[in-house]
Amino acid sequence: MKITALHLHPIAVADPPLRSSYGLHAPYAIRTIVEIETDEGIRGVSETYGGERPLAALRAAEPKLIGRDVFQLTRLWMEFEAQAAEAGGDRSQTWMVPGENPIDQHARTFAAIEFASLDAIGKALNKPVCDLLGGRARDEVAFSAYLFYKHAGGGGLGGDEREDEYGEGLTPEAMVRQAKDFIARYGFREIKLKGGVLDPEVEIETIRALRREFGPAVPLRIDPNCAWSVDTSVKVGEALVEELSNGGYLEDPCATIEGMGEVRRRLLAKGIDTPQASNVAVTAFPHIPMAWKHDAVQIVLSDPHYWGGMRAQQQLDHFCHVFGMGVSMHSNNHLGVSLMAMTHAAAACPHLTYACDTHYPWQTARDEVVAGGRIPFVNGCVRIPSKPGLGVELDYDQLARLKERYEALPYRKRDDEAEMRKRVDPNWKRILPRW
Ligand code: GKR
Ligand code: MG
Repeated sequence: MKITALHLHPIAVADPPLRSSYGLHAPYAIRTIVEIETDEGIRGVSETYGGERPLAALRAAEPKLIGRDVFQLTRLWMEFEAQAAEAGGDRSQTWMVPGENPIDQHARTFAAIEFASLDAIGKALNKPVCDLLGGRARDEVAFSAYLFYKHAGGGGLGGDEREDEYGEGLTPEAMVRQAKDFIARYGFREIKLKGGVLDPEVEIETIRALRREFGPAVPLRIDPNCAWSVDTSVKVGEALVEELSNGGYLEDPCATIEGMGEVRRRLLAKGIDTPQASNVAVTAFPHIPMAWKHDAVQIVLSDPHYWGGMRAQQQLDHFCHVFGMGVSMHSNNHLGVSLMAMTHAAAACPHLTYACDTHYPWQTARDEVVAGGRIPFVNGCVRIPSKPGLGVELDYDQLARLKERYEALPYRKRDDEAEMRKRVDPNWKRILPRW
């Protein structure tokens, strides 16, 4: 089955004013929907990062793809890898924004093509993608309630504004309300709090309030995206020993593998064994031996979008198991196509046993590109549908609307820092560590 065309659809999706140590989410998040057309009339679809850079990289890959058999992914990967090696760069260096490291652009571009190829193969063979990956370890994948401190507003601009489903969330009480809403709507059984936004004392109090509300049966995680110094990370680790136990973790408390290693050593010396997770210090295979050597990371947050696809994700799952590390999954703003790619990848990874992250609840039906509407969560899980490929088809009218919105946007890159200056504090800068 040969690829005859590549279609790239840049889109903009309404997004509420969510906060993180990067700054503030803009009223629209940007994504790219990728379609490959084949000589058998079957189309494969995928979703990836948005904006100019990812689009340019995909466009540049087009000549490699036309005429290629969708089954021959290994050779395609070798070509991407060879090209990246020729371009040079040190892949052992970490980057502060996950999914944006220029050195890993080839892994992200390849992943988008791999998802679409697997979707096309699944449609041709009438098999779900996870069953092409050797079969599933589970029929449904659990996701966590991904809480964000946020300003009032539901995303979108002008007449295109979305309803603010969760309201402002800038206090521990408001975050408990947000968590209750998430759980009532989606049935999530684990909670992740995006931190690095308010004073660590307020974030500690937020986690404690969540624990008081939901009890030890609901694991809690906090991820300040490196906003804390080593000292502050140790203090928070000490303050939250009890709350982060039972399946919880401390995620990227401070920057770098060495920094996280230091936090781990100091916590262990105090008898605190809270695991640390990362999707910032560890974003590529060469980081794992280093993270292991420093005992910096006990759980790697995988993401098939930037680790090089679903097969790479499976390798990562195995690799982490060999190194005695756990695996969970990171997310960024995404729609239903990505959610299904994440679900199939997670289903085919035996060691991925924590509930995965997802930003999906922050988007609405008005922004979904999947025909038939939003992907449902049942008891916090997404089920592998008994449909071929990823199990989704595109709604082309929706796609056209979202493309139009993208065209009208003044930006082509996510810039949370600029957004923060524009809407909250004209002097705001991303300072690491902030506390
Ligand atoms: O959406 O602001 C955000 C998150 O901070 C996201 O960009 C991160 O990549 O969710 C991610 C994380 O776990 O670090
Ligand atoms: Mg993270």
